[in-house]
Amino acid sequence: MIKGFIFDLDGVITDTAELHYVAWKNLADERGWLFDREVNDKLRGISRTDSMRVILEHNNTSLDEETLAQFAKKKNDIYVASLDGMTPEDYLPGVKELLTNLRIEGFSVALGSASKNAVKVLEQLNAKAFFDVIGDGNSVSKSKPEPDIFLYGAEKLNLQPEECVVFEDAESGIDAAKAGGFHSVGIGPEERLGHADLRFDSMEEATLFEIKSYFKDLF
Ligand code: B16
Ligand code: MG
Repeated sequence: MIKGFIFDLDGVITDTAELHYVAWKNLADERGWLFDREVNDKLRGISRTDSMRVILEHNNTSLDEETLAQFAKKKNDIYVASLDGMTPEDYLPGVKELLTNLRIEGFSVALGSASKNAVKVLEQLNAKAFFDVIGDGNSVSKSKPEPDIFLYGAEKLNLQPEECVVFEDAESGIDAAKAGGFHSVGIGPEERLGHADLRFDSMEEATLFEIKSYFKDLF
């Protein structure tokens, strides 16, 4: 039976991709690295350090670990400052309604994000009360496509993976959910999320009614 839901943050609850883009672009321009929205899209769901490596690879460049960490920090300082402008108006359409309905119906809810800034984002949205457990980039060491962040959430909710539905917008996030034995819902295009159990173009379509209709034998 499905008793819990685990949500990715960026691209599912709110769209921080643009803020990540602006912060990386700022750093890239300063360093003279090539960086565009296509490269930014490859950073979806992957950790800050791994994102830095993707950008360096795109520029056929490498850095020692210490310099890489310095640049990643610089990007993060820009990104975190930009989060101050985020408000409770910045949920993706449909998300607040879904989270509210899950609360009304008494489901357990966890966050399962790769971001080390997840708490700050939830605070800006005033969303912390929707979650029983917050799993973020500080909770586990192995990032998606490893299932660790979702296993962390399920364990803290006292649920088995097969009792939880994971919501994800990243290919690596659906890989992680499947590797952990979770039910999965992909938010985004078929080309990226065709391997999810159920997929919607946007969170607006992902109502509790639709989810219950699809997983009907499990409710
Ligand atoms: P931070 P998610 C991910 O969040 C983002 O999609 C990804 O672009 C970002 O690099 C990663 O968090 C790390 O974020 O630099 O704030 O620690 O989609 O897993 O919620
Ligand atoms: Mg995401």
